[in-house]
Amino acid sequence: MIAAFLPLLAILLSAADSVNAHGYVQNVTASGQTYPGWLPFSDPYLASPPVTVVRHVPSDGPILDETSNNLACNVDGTQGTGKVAIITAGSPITFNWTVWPADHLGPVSTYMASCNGDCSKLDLNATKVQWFKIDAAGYDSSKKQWASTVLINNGNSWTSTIPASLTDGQYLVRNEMYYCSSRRRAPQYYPSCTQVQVTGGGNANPTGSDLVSIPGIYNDVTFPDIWLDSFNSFTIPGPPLFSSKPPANAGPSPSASSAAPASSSVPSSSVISTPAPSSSSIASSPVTAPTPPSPTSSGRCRTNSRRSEKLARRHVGFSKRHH
Ligand SMILES: *[C@@H]1O[C@H](CO)[C@@H](O)[C@H](O)[C@H]1NC(C)=O
Ligand SMILES: *[C@@H]1O[C@H](CO)[C@@H](O)[C@H](O)[C@H]1NC(C)=O
Ligand SMILES: CC(=O)N[C@H]1CO[C@H](CO)[C@@H](O)[C@@H]1O
Ligand SMILES: [Cu+2]
Repeated sequence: MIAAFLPLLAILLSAADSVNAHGYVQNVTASGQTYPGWLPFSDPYLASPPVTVVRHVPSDGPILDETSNNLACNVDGTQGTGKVAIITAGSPITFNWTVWPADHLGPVSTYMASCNGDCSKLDLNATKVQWFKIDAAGYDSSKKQWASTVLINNGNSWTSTIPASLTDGQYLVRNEMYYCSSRRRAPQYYPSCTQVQVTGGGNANPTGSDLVSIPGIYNDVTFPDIWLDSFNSFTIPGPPLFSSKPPANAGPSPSASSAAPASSSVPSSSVISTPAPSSSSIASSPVTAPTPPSPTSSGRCRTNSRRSEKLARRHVGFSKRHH
């Protein structure tokens, strides 16, 4: 009898997490204009759904498979939408999330990829693009604070800056939250992609180790158990930050320690054009790469502590209370 109920319990528990209010991007502000995001719980049901600059998400649920094409721009976001936000190179872009649970501690990262033309026609299941990281924050050891907490403290919003000398054109800007769910023993990823048209930029194009494939960035990463008492630092996975500043000015950002991925093979099918010779003054911030954790498993959280199990139970309680 009890055994018969176990599968049901498992379904209820996973439902508690998937219907959980994790949040999605409801507004994007670029060059002083606020664009509505895609609202998965209402927009699809309108007689004429809005055309948004934000690529669609089906819900506020996570991507659980770090090898899926959906890791880039979420489920449905592999397909384009019919609009771009206009943004001046060197200016901020703000992603306004609906909500983020306080105990879902983790980094916040922003990547870009050239659409190599019209973003609305870029199908990420059909065309491989190369991504570069423009912003990332993880764990601030001195404040003992995660970037996800900073986002919550800023009205559930995160602001990144489009590199000032980036070549004009259409790009995807991917703002990503993720955290380690000890119960699932794997990170949960929440990517959101906004289509933009960059104007007033220069002639910088990311190259070489600036460029990565998504999926790919988390394939060989073992995440630490952030709930251990001994936890005190976090190396943000992925490539170094792309910076359009000359090397002399490009110091490592204290909030963004980035490490080269364990397997940094960049496929040759990059859609980003070869940079003009004049872009030789462009450099990414120096790679002060601590050795990434050994790839004992793939994109997994290390979750052996009793404390993480306790937190996992609390998470379910949290879901029931707040979601
Ligand atoms: C794109 O591929 C992913 C699997 O990687 C799949 O889940 C998704 O449904 C595909 N999207 C479309 C529109 O075919
Ligand atoms: C985010 O959106 C909410 C709801 O529209 C709004 O109240 C809040 O001011 C926005 N926050 C920022 C930083 O734009
Ligand atoms: C400032 C602004 O435009 N806020 C909007 C953010 O998104 C929500 C949900 O679509 C709107 O109701 C707000 O007006
Ligand atoms: Cu959750």
